[in-house]
Amino acid sequence: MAAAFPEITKIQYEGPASANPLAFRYYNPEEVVEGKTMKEHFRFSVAYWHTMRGSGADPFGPGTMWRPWEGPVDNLENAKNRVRVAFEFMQKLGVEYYCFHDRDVAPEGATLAETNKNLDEVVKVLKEEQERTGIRLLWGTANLFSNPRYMHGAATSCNADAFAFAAAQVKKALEVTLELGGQGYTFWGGREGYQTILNTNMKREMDHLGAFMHMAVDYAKEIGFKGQFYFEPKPKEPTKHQYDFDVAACINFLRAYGLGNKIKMNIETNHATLAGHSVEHELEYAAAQGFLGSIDANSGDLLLGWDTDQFPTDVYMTTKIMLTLLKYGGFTTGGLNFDAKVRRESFEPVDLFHAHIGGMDTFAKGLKIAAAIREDGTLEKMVKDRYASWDSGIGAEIQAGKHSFKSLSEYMLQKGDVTPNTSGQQELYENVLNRFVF
Ligand code: XUL
Ligand code: CO
Repeated sequence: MAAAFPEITKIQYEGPASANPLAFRYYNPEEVVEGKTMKEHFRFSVAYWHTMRGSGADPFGPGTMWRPWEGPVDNLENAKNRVRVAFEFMQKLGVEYYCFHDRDVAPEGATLAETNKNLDEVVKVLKEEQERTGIRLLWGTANLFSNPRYMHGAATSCNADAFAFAAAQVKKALEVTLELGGQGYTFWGGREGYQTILNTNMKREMDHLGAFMHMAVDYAKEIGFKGQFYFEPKPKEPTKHQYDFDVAACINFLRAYGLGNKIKMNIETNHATLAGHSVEHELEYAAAQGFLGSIDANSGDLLLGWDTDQFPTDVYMTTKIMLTLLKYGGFTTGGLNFDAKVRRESFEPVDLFHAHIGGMDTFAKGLKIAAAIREDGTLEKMVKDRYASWDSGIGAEIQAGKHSFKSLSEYMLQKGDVTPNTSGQQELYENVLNRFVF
C-alpha cells in the first residue's frame, strides 16, 4: 500500500525555538521529568473514532474531510486499508497507544454474526499492525449509541432486546480487546439517560445498568481479561439527563451497585465543563477517592455550550491536569487519549498532525511547568500552611478521632470564639502559578 502521508516523515523534537509546524517544541519523548520519561508520563493515545472516522458532518451539512485513502464504500476492504493508514499516522506522530469503539474499526453486517465476523477480520489487521509498530491498545469500547436500536438507550433501554443486543456487543468487544492486549475497557453512557421523566422508570433503568456492568466484569474474569474498566462521566448529550453526569454521580453509582472496587474513572475535559466543573476538579475528586483511571484529553468552547471536542491548547489547563496527576503518582493503566477532533473547516490530512502536535506540546509544556512548581515548593507550602490549624492542637485531636460534639462545644465555650481567619490569597496563588507560566 502506498503511504497515506508520503510527504510527512516522523515528527521530531526540535526545541522551543523551532518554527517548523511539523516538529515538537516541548514534547521530547525520552526527556526525563520527575524520574519518568515524557512518554511514560503521558501515554498519549489517538482516538480512532475522531481521527480515522470523523467526517466533519454537523446538523447543517455533510462531511467535509478530505481523506484520499477512503474508498467509495465503507466495506471490509476499506476498513482494513484504514487500519494501515491509522498506524502510519500514529507511527509518524510518535504516539504509542490508540482507543477504538467496535464500530469505528469494522462495518456492521446484516446480522450480529456477520458484524462479529467483520470485526474479527479487522482485528487480525490491527494485531498485525500492533506487532509491526509496537503501538498498543489503551482501551477498547463498544458503540452502544449510534444504531437506531439504541434509541432508548442500551443497558437502560425500555426494550429488553436492546439490553440483550448490547450485552452481546460488549461480550465481543471484551474478547477483541483481550485479543489485542488492550489495557482497559471503557463504558461511556451513550444514550444511558432520558429525555423526560414522564415516560421513564429511573429506578428500573439504573438497576439494569448496574446489572449490565456486573455482567461485563464477570465476563472479563471468565475470559481472563485483566485490563482496567473505566466509567466515563458526561452530563448531557445525547440525552438531556445522562446517568453518568459527573465523577461524583459515577462514583456514587458504582458504590451503590457494588462496583466501586472494579471500575475507575475516565475523565474527559469537555464533559467536565459541560457538567459545570473544571477538569482539575473532576480529576482531584476522583483521585482523592482512588478512582483516577484515564483521561480523554480535549477542550470545549465556553462560548458554545456543547461537546466541541477540540484539541487542548491551553497551557493553564494542562498545567493543572499535570499538577494533579503528578501529585497522585501518574497513570498506571490509563493514559491521555485525545478524544478530540479537527474543526470541520480543517479538512486536509495534515491538519490531523497539527492538531495532535499542538495537544502533545501543550501537555509537555504543562508537565514542565507543573514539575517546576513542585520543585520550587512555594505553592505546596502555601497550601500546607493554610491548613496548619489541623497539624497540632485541637485540629490534630479532631483528626485523630479524639473529639465529639460535646467536647468541641466545651472547647469553644471555654475559648469564646475562633482564632481569626487569614486571607485565602487567591490572587497571590494565581500570581505564584503565573511565575512558572511566563
Ligand atoms: C462521547 C465520548 C465517547 C467516549 C467513548 O462524548 O467521549 O467517545 O469517549 O465512547
Ligand atoms: Co470520551
